[in-house]
Amino acid sequence: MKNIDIIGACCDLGVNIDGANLGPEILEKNINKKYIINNIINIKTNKIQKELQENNNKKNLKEINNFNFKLYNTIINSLNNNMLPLTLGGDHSIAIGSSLASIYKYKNLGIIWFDSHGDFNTFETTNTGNIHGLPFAAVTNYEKKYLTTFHTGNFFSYKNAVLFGARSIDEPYEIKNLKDAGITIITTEDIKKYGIEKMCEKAFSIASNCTLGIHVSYDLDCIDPIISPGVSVPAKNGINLEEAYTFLNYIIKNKNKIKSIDLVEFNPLKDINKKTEKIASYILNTLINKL
Ligand SMILES: [Mn+2]
Repeated sequence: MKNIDIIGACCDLGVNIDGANLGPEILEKNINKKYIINNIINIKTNKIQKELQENNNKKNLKEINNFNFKLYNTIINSLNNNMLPLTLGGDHSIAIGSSLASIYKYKNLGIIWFDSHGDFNTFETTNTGNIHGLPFAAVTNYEKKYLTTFHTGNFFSYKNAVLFGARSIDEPYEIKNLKDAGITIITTEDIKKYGIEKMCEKAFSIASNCTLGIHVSYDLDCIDPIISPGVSVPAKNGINLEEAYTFLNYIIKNKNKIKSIDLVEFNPLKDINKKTEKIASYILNTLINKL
């Protein structure tokens, strides 16, 4: 068992829907008391009025950067203490700070972005200006300008980056960005067609090929919203629980390669009968217990 730091990234500024900032503290309360955690650190955004103006394509940019810089430093510190940081979101914009901290430390990592969306817009292509639609592009340095100015290390290379479980990628520009970069895309359809095991094998092998390890960014909206409704931007026809847990088992199977993990986008204000809370808590407890 590894020594784990739980980092609560209490931020929902990356999306116009409120509530993802409340996720981490709820999940932390559900951690099984028999598990020993090195540290639980919660990072919060400054109390600001959310920028929601339609024509603003960089909503809450300044605060998100402030937040990610704090998160980044906290996680680098955790990694320097030889801990495995498990970051709880928060909307997915927090993965800019978490994953870049990890590659700052380890220099050469692959990344698996488990998500129904692409998160691969740039400020030129975003329809909404919600920054949680850009982090995967930012951490691979496809969106170069504004989101990673605090980072002085390497970026994730396109050839070791996998988008897993996608089914809601913006046309025509976001898909063009992904193809232009050469990111490996494994769609929900691919998972149904070829089987989850085969697709997990593929994803972990691409992310670990000639790298020192893997960062996994697990967005709960990859799971079908009928099973798991508690997310800010649900996308229908998702993967089922068995598939979600098979992916989880692959994280555990590859535990020697796993350097850092995010579990993001749990939004308690959108949850129904604690369905997503239960799933997210199970995933969190399994990771703590088995990594
Ligand atoms: Mn996402």
